Amino acid sequence: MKITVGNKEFFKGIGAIPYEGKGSDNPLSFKYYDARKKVGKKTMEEHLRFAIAHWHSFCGTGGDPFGLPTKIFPWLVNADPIQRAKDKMDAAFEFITKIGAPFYCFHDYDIVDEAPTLAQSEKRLETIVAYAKQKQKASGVKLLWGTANLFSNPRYMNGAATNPDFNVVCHAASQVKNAIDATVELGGSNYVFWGGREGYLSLLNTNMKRELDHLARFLHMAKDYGRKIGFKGCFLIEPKPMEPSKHQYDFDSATVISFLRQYDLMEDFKLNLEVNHATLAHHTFQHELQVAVDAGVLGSMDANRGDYQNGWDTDQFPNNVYELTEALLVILESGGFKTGGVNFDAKTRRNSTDLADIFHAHIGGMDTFARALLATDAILEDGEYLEARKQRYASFDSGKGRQFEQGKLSMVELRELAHKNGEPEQISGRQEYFENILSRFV
Ligand code: XLS
Ligand code: NI
Ligand code: NI
Repeated sequence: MKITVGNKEFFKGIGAIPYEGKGSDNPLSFKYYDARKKVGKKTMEEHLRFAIAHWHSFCGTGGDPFGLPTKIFPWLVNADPIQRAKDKMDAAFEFITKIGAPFYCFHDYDIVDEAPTLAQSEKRLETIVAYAKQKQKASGVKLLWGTANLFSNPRYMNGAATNPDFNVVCHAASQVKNAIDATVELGGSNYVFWGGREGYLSLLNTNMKRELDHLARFLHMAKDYGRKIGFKGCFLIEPKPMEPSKHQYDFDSATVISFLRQYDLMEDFKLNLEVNHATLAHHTFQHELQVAVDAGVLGSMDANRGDYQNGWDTDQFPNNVYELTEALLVILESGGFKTGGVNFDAKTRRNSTDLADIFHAHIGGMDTFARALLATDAILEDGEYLEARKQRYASFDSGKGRQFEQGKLSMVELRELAHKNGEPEQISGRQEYFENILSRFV
């Protein structure tokens, strides 16, 4: 990867972030993330496939429902929308190459502002996609995924693909078509659907069955279109239970999987799972991952963390090595990411107003992942954890237990066995013992 600074250097005084090891006290260095270090068969870079989210890091200026933006980004000042978009793209590629992330992700209207008409928006998008293509070529950075913002514009207040007004559905389709075009043009590995307003505020005014049928029809059309123009990557759905809708249709892994099965979409769609969304669904992140892995549809992940006191999507940067180790155990055991990766769908706090804070945030996140990766690899190599878990199921490995798994026993036979064997001996689940195995390596 080559550091790519545009006409103007935005992050002055900060160069490529080096790996200096855990003894270093340089805040602008990695203590654990060493891109080329081998962990098992792959390098850290190949395992983690980090991506930078265009929306949070280069568009998110800190506004919240109670106050105006706090962050003055020098790439957002030019009055001309195209020049502003190019400045933003320059800033993004400067940052991405200095932090050393191999990928990035965007929504259509992150990379250029939506114009007053659809025709103008399409023109703008074409111009900035051509510019992004040059920047990718010059730097070696790749697109992990593209998506369409179907939730910010007021026209989507009643939903996008699930809107009760067909005319809005057409607008959503035009945006998705253009965003798929952009993703294909930029060689993206995945295309994401996050259903921000695909859900409802009140069931009283909602025909849920009809809206879900429309969503499925829409996804089939998007998939057919993508395949027709040569998209070989993966379509991903990103579950989230609520916010901004009171109830989102893509509630959690299990809900989305059953939707994909019901509407015959399992072949082309996988899941993009986000840590904070799992928290909002009252699941642990590893639960969401495991459900996806077991159905063969784990695609990619959005890295962040919620706040255990607040009930919304705070999108903080990850900093909990133990929890991430639990998550990476599920991911690595399943064989790791293929087309997916780790996208930092995370933002610096509203009062983190220095440009350097964007670096501190990502350095912390990447180091946390690197530590968790090292711990996970060591746990799997050591084998005690896997063996202990396997042992809990040993009664199904032979004899009658095995026959049960093979479907060779009836209810009546199970009853007879219960009589014959008598009351089961108590067998400990040993949760604390399992937790301590992890602690040993974290
Ligand atoms: C919002 C989502 C969003 C998606 C992309 O909560 O996480 O950022 O990742 O539309
Ligand atoms: Ni996300
Ligand atoms: Ni989110």
